[in-house]
Amino acid sequence: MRKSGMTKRRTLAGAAALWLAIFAAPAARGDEPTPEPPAEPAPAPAPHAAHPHTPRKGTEAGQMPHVHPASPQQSKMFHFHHEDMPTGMFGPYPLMRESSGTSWQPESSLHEGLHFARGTWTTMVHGWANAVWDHQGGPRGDEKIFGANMVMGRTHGKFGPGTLGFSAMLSAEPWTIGKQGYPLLLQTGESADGVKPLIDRQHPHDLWMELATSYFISPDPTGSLFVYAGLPGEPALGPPVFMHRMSGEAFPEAPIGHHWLDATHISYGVLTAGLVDGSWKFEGSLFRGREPDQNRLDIEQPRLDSHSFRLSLNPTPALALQTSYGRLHSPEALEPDVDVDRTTVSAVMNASRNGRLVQTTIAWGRNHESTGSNLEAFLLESTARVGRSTWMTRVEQVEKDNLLPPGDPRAGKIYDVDKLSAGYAFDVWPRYPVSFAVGGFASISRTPDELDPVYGKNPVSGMVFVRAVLR
Ligand SMILES: [Cu+2]
Repeated sequence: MRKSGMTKRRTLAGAAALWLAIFAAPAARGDEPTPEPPAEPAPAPAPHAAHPHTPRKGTEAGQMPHVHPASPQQSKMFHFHHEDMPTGMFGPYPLMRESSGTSWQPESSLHEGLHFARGTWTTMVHGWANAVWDHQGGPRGDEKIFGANMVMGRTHGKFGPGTLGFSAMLSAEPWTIGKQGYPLLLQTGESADGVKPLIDRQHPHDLWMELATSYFISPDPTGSLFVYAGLPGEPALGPPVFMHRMSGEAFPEAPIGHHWLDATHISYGVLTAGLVDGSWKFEGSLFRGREPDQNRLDIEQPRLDSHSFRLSLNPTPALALQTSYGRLHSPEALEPDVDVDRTTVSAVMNASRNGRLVQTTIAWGRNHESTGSNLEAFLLESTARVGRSTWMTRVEQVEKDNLLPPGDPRAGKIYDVDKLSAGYAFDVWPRYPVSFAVGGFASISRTPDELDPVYGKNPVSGMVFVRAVLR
C-alpha cells in the first residue's frame, strides 16, 4: 500500500520535532525554569537507607500519616516536603519519577492520591472516575454515556537486602463501558466478541489492569538492579500510559494512537529486569504479545512469547525521555498471523511557575507489521493546571489500515488520519480526599477525501464529563 508524500513529510516533521525536543532539552537544561518545589532533585539516599521517610511533625512513627497539605490549592501541586520524599519501587531515586508499570515521568510531576508511610514502607492509593457523555459526529458517529475509571495501590519497603514492592490496579470499565466499548471516531484495536474488530470504538480496560510484584537491590547510592513481574503487568515498552501521565489523564478518552504507543500496559504475563544508574535506566521485558481478549473479567493465560527493551533518561527533574523497541507476537486475535515490531520515542516535559504546572508529551511510535506495512503515529498533548482550572489539548496523526471492516474492498489500505482535541475542566469541589471537577472538550477529525463518504468531512465530536479524583 502506498502512502502519500504528504504523510511522509508530516511524519518526518513530527519525528524531527521530537528529536529536536529530546536533544535540545538537555542542552538547554541551565535555562529551564526550575520546578518549585522541589527546587532541586532530592539527594540520593545512602544505600542502606533506601526509605528515609521521616514522619512529619505531629505524627508518630507507625501512625500512617498523610503526606498532605491541608489546602486544596496546595494539594494540587506537590505533596511531599523535600525530606519526606520516599524513594522509588525500582531504585533509589524520588518516588515521583515512577509512573505506570516501570516507566518514568519527570520527578516534578503531580503525584495525586493518598500517601501513607509506616516504618520503611510507603503506600500510595490513586484513582479517578469519569462519568462521560460522549457524542461522536458524522455518519460513523454515535452517542453513549459511560464511565472511565481506575484505582491503583502500590506499596514498597525494605525486605532483606533490598526493597520489595507490590502493585495492583483495577478498573470497573467492564461494567461502566461494556464489551462494545464507547464511540470514538478513528479508534481501532481489539474486539467485543472475538469475531468482529472494534472500529470507531474504544474497548474497556480489563478489571485487572495490574497485579505485580517487584524487588530491587541498590549496590551503590544512585543505582539499582530490579525485577518486576506482573499478571497482568506493563512491559518496558512505550511512554507512561495516557491515563497515568498528567498531560493525558485529564481527557476521559484514549488517544487514537494508543495501539502504537502504550497499549501494552495490560499484558497477561510480564517479566522485566532492569538496571538504574543515576538518571539512566535500561530494562528488558519478556511478555505476552496478545492483547487482552473480550472477556474483561478473567486473568488470561500468561505466556512470554514477546520481548521489549527500553532506555530511559531523566536528565532534569522536569524531563523524562525514553526510546523503546518491542517484538509483539500475534497481538491481535483477529489477525493471529501478524507479528508487530513496535518502536517508540517520547519526551515528557514539565514546566512550572507560580503554582502553574504544564506537562507536555511528544511521542512517536511505529508498528512494523510482519505483512510488510509500516504504520506510524505521532502524538503531542499538553495539560496545564492553573488554580482550579485544567486546560488540555491533544493532536494526533496516525496511519491506519483497519478503518474499514474485513470484506470492504478498501480494507487493508493505509489511510493517514488526524485528530485535534481541546478542552477545559474546572474543580468545582476541590476537597480532600476526593475532588470533583466538571469539564468538556471538542475534537475535530480529518480523513483523506476518499473516506468522506464513510466519515463525512471533518466530523466534530465531543465529550462532557464529571470527574472524581483521589487527591
Ligand atoms: Cu489502554
